[in-house]
Amino acid sequence: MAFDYDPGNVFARILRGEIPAKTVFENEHALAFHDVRPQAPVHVLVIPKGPYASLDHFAAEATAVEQAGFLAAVAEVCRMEGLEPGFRAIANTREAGGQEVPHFHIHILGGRPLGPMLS
Ligand code: DGP
Repeated sequence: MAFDYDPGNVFARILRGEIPAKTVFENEHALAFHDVRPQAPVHVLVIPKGPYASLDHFAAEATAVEQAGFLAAVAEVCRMEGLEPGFRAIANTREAGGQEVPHFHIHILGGRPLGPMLS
């Protein structure tokens, strides 16, 4: 599959410093910030710094170092936000998957019992 990336998307603009975001954590390969429409007491988005539109784009084209840096950021956010009791990680993918912003991101949700995911 060929992947396209639109550099005008809102998370690309956050990475370029054109739009503010409440940063939680940053490393060389990833940025984590609070979701503007939180669905749980903790709702953080983790994005890679590279131009990847979706989870499968990131899996196919990001280097192993980028992937490791991204996952390290996810783990660090969970530690910093006190999510040892548990959390949910979601990567909505493309239109049918409910993806609104076409820059790969993982939602980290927690801070309350989330129960089973039904839909
Ligand atoms: P998704 O449907 O997985 O693409 O979710 C995109 C999320 O991004 C959604 O929960 C709202 C959030 N979001 C959209 N625009 C902004 C923004 O400008 N700043 C922040 N912090 N979050 C945003």
